[in-house]
Amino acid sequence: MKSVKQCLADIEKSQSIAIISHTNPDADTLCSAIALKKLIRQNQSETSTPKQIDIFVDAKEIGDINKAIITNVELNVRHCENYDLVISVDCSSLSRMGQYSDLFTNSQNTINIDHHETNENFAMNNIVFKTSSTCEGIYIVSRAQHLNISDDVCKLIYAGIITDTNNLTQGNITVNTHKTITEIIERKINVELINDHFFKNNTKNKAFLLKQALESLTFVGNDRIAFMKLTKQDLAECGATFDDTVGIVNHGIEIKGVDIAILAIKQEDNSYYVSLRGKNNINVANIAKEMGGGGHDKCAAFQYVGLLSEMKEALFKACKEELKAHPVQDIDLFFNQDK
Ligand SMILES: [Mn+2]
Repeated sequence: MKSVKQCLADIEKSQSIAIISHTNPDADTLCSAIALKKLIRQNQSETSTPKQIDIFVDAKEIGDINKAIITNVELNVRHCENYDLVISVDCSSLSRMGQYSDLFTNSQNTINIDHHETNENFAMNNIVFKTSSTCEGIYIVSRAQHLNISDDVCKLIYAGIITDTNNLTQGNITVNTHKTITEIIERKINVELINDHFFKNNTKNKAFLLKQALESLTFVGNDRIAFMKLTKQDLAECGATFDDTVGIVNHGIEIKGVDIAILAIKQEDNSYYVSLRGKNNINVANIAKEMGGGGHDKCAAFQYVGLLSEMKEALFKACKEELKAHPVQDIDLFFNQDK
């Protein structure tokens, strides 16, 4: 296994590079891919021949909010039969690349750049950060290696961080996350514009979809579990896309006393895409893993093929075990009893 520095040397000597995002792409995977491409380009010596860098994203549809990230970016055009190097970004496993996993496995040199604790280290070289987002990891490595980081790259990094952390309210947020944000703000980049784009830009369709999801809201496990569901039909009726489902599950975890929030989305092929959120000491990655998925402590997901009733039975059983391990506790948030 090569070090980060050796991986950077591999990038430097590769003439053709493919970068692959995960399916159902979120902002972090798209921003990571584009930021990485820009970083490689902007740090190439002017005298060398420009590298061929292609980005691949297996996505049926990308909603308007994330579409803004890829405006004027060429995607899924294969300029090379074989690439010297193939890099995955924000993918915890090989299958996350969807139809492009073959491109990855057939390559002679591969790097996996990610931040999921459940990462399966599936590449020849694996760079798995303990960061809020893949974008943050890319920024920290670039800083440590004294790379030239442009304002354009910073905007993408910023977008990846705020979206993967739901505006710095969840996920693996550390001092480094805040340092990164501070350094980006110090450049006088208009981050308010980026914030408003991602968090105050919901379509009417998405609002109607939220209404549908809330309509389905039920509570189980002594009201510590909030469950919501949506179907492809709901999406169609609201004129919403899959991207519009992002964030809906947070409405469950925002409820007092709820420690696990679930949103199950029924796909056309009768499979379910299930998002999980946790709070307090609950680890929803454990639950997702048990159901064949993965993710982070407070934010995880899995796919399920089968009946909703059977899925719910298995899922609630796993949730209840996790809840049992973490009983409700009274928290003296501001330590007032000491005074
Ligand atoms: Mn991510």
